[in-house]
This record gives sequence, C-alpha cells and structure tokens, in this order.
Amino acid sequence: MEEKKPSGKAKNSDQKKNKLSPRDVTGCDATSQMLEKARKDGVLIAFDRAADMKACPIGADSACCKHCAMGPCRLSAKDPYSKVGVCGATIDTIMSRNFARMVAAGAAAHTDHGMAMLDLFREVVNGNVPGYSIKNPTKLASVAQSIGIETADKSVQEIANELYLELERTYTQVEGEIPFAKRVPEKTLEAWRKEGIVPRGAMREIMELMHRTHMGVDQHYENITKQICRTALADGWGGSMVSTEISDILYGTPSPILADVNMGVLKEKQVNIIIHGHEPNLFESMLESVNLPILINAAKEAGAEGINLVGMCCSGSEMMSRHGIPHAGNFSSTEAVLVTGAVDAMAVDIQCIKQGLAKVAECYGTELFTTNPRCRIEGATHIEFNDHNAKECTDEIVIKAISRFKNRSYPVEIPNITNPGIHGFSYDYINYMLGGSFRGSYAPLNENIINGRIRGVAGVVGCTNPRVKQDYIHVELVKELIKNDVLVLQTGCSQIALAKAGLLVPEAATLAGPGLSEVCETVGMPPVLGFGSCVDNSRILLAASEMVKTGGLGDSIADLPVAGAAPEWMSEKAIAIGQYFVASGVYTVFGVTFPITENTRFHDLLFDGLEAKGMGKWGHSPDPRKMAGMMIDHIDKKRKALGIDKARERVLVDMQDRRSLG
Ligand code: SF4
Ligand code: MSK
Repeated sequence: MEEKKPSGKAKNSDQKKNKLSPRDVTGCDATSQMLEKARKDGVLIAFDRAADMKACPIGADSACCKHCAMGPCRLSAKDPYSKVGVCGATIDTIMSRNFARMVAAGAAAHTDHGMAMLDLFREVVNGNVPGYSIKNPTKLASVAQSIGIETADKSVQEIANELYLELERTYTQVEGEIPFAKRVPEKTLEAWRKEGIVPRGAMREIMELMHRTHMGVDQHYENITKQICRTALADGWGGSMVSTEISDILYGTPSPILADVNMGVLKEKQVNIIIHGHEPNLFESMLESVNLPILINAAKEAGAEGINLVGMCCSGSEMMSRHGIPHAGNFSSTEAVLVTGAVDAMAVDIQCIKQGLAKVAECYGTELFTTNPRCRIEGATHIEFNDHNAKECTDEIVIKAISRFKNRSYPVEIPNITNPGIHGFSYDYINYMLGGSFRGSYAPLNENIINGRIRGVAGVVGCTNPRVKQDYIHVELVKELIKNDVLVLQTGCSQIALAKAGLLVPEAATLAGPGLSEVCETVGMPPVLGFGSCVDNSRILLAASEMVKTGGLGDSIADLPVAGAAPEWMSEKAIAIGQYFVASGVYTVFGVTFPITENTRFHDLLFDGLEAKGMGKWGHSPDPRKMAGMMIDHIDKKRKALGIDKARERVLVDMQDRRSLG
C-alpha cells in the first residue's frame, strides 16, 4: 500500500501565520511531538486555532448581553457602572445572568448524563437489557440506606426498584428537597435552608434559572445568585452524584488499579480504538466487543497482533479507574493523538468532543464515529448506540477499525511515552484504605489533619485549555500543594495531567512535605489520589461530607481545612462544578480567566459575600504558585478557626526540587 501524506485536500491549514513553539503551548511531550508533526503535515489543531482566535475582551469580562433584540448591549469593564443596557440592566444583572446560564448549561450536561445512567438502571431493573445486571449489590444497598430506604429482608430487585423511584425525584421533584440532600452535613444543610437554596428536581431548577435570566425577569444579582447556587447544587448533589452512584452500582466501584497514561499506550502493530467522551455505557460495551474471539481473529487475519482499546478524556478516566484500561491523554490531546496516524477508530459519545476532530481525523484517514443521538458532528460517521442492543454499535465500529488497520495508508508515529500511575480511588475506598478492614472510617484521615501531618485536603480538578500551557498549571499547583502537606484529590483531565507528570505513584510521596509523605509511606498511597471523571467530583463532595460527620473538623463543609481548584478550566460544566463546591462550603480557585468583571457587586458577592452565608467563595489566579498560596492560606485560616493550627511555614518548590521532579 502506498503511504499517503496528509496534504493537498486533506490538510486543514494554510500555515501562513507564525505559530507559538509547541513547547510553549503544552507541557505534554507527546502532544508537543504531535503538534510539531501536525504543522509539518499542514494540519491545524486547537493550539493553533487558539493562537489565531483573539478572545473577545468584552465577552471575557462578561460585560455584554444578547438576551434580546434591543441589544446586544456592551458595557465597559473598565468603568462598569458608567452605562446600562437598553432595558436598563446593570453590569451586575448582565454578569449574573450570563454566569447563571453557564451554570444552567453545565448542570444540564451533568444531570442529563446522570439521567441517561438512570434510564439504563431502570431498564436493567425491569429486565429489559439483556446481558446487564447489578454488579455491585453492596453499593446498591449502601446508596439506598443513605437516603433512608429500608433494605433489611429485601431482595436486590426490591431495593433497586425503590432506589430507582427515589432517584428519579432528583430530576422530576416539583417541591421539596432532592433525595441526596440527606447526605449533606446538618449544618451545611441548615445554611442552605436559611438561604432557600436546597435544590428541588434538576429539571425545575434549570428551567427556573433559564426563566429568571430571560429579558425582563429577575434583575437583582443577589436573587439570581440564589438560583445559581440552587441549580449548581442540583448538579453536584443531584445529577452528578446519581451518575457516579449508578455507574458504581451497574459496573462496580473503582478501587486502586495500576494503569498507563499517555500516547505511548497506542500500539503500532495492533488495531487501535479510542473511546472519548463521558458516559461509561459505550465504553463498557466496547470492552466486551474487543474481547470477542471472532473479532480478535478478524484483527489477526488482517495482520494485527490484536485489538488495543484505549480511553481519552473522562469516560477514559472512568474506565481506567474501573478496569485499568490505558488512557491516551486529556482534552487538549484529543486531536493530537490522531496525528499519530495510528488510530484506527475514534468513537465519541457526549461532551468535550471538539468539532475539529472530524477534520483532523480525515487528514489521517481515521474514521470518527459519533454514537449518541445528542451529539452528531458533520463529517463523522454516525452509528447509534442503544443500551438495548449495545454491541451492535460497538461490534460494527471494531469491524471498521480492523478494515482501517488492514488498509492503513498513512505513516505511523507514536510518541514513545507512557506513565504508570495508580488510579481508582473513591470516597468509599478512602474509608477502607486509611482505616483498614476492621476500622474502616475517615477517622485516621481526620486524625492526621488534626495532628498536622496532613495540613488539609485540596480537590484539583477540571479541564485543560489551549489558552494556557497544557498540564503546566495543574502540575505546578499540585507540586506546591503536596510539598506543603496538602493531600490532593483529583478528577477529570487534571488527573491525567498529574499522571503524566508521574505524581500518581506512591514513590511521589518523596516530593511531599514531611507530614504528608509520612502518611503516604505508612499507607502506601500516592500524595495525589485520582477519583475519576468530572461527574465523579461528587465523590469529593461525599468525602468532605464524611470528614465532617466523622468529627473533629467542625460542623459543616465550610469549616473544613479544604480548598478546590480548576487551574486550566474551559467548560460550562467546570463553572457548574465550581459553583456547587462554593455553595457546599469550599473555597474554589479557578485559573485561566474568570468570566466576571472585577470591582463589581456581583464579583464581591461571589468572591467574598457567599462566605458570610455559610458557603465557600470563589478565587481566581492564572498563576499556579499564587493559586497554591491562596489555597494554603485558606486551609491555614480554617485550621486556626478549628484551633488545630500549629506554626507552619509555607514551603516553596525550589530549583533543586524541580530537578528531582524532572
Ligand atoms: Fe440589552 Fe437588556 Fe436586551 Fe440585554 S436584555 S440585550 S441588556 S436590552
Ligand atoms: S473531560 S469538562 S475537559 S475535565 Fe470531563 Fe476534561 Fe473538563 Fe471535559
């Protein structure tokens, strides 16, 4: 077969503009290598598009409104109160409505994902999905008990039926609190009740938020903020939590497992299939398809040594956590991985799927498959995935991938980089890990925080964003935190960044401060614990809740010496996550940019005022070391308030540390 070059009609770049060096835009060596190759091949990926697309400064400050045809109205971020919109809307109204709609969209994404999991659960419980069963009856019972369902003397089927009916209320409940509100620490719940922000069903909350942000409805930023909080909580303690819990019930709760991350997980001599997206159903079915002897034989007949299934983004993280499936990279690497020429099929479902993938895939003769009715892309082949006959879709994709392998006509270049790491931690596993089978509880974690070995806990999560150097801010932030004895919990693309930096192995404990490293060495755990995908941030909420309930660290989540960060965020989902952490009581620092104008009343409310109402607050800095300082200062403030502060100096990661990390 004659080798083709991705050129002529296939290439998608005229390469006229000067581009930043690959090393400047990504801290990921494999992505950098592929970006260089893409440029040689005349193929454009997101890093180049980001350089060519100047972000709108008015939009970045959220100082514009296009909610009606009297506008769009543009206000000045420099002098925010100098003007109002045609309807008279102030900067605070405009910004709070824009922010609200980001939260509504992010919450809708997570809750719709959770709804799809619940749909599958209902069909499994009703016996309508052949081959599916409840893999984790222990988790089924514990989730049911946590929301007050009596499980004694009931069959798995009975408990599952009752649980389904209860959890459906997470979406549909018109009045009253959602079921998982029962898992919230009492004092936190009290603060929400006082503010009137305990969520009803997500459908109602999202609908009301969209209504209130329509032209001419809610025009008081404080009142809008209440509904922002309520909607975000309907995501974190609702849709996202349902998604995680149902996935665990159907597919098993993750437990620590060794897995490789980075593009070196692709195999030149095998049929490479990548699954990228968020819902585990497609991936679980694909796992069965690639293990079918008939398809393995077909791959061998086509000259391959086997079929290599690999994940990307969040469903990749989920499958890595449950099954140890290798992971090829995070959000900013999804186009770059196609440049290897080694991907025989990429199948996607929902969320964070760049439309640019279709063109890049075409440039390298890879077929991109959309599989979900909610996500189609021009230029991609659509093979619809249906839970009732799941393998019809995934078998067909495997067959097409084998055919592409047989007819591979593009040169293959796979970066020879893999990074092993331990993934698959969870709220449930921490219970066991620190306490052991006989003393399973969060008490040892709390004790280590109280005695100061662990200074506090940070959730570092979220996306990568081609507007900032990929992975760099995640990695630098986490290094600073662990050096200062802050235990780091991770999800999403951040977890992949840290895995690539080698921090998800127990040996990374040597990079932690003396207290944290002692705990890690005693338990044999890494100082950075990977909790899974972006909906799995609900695991972090539950861990925080358990820390409160275990005692010694205050009465509400807001009392805990904890902080959160999304250093390279990009999506509306990230804003929804940030907001539910803030409303739950966590100080949450975002990097890159913040979609609000400073020196406004709405900014003051989010960055300061919410704390006085028993919640957390937002913070922002694009600088990882500054971000770490802000989080550590907050943790120390909480330690002081709890009376467990010891004089502790903040340690900076110096050059010698950096060399040893390298
Ligand atoms: Fe302008 Fe008001 Fe219409 Fe927004 S709602 S576009 S501020 S007139
Ligand atoms: S995939 S939302 S880029 S974490 Fe969940 Fe990654 Fe952010 Fe998407």
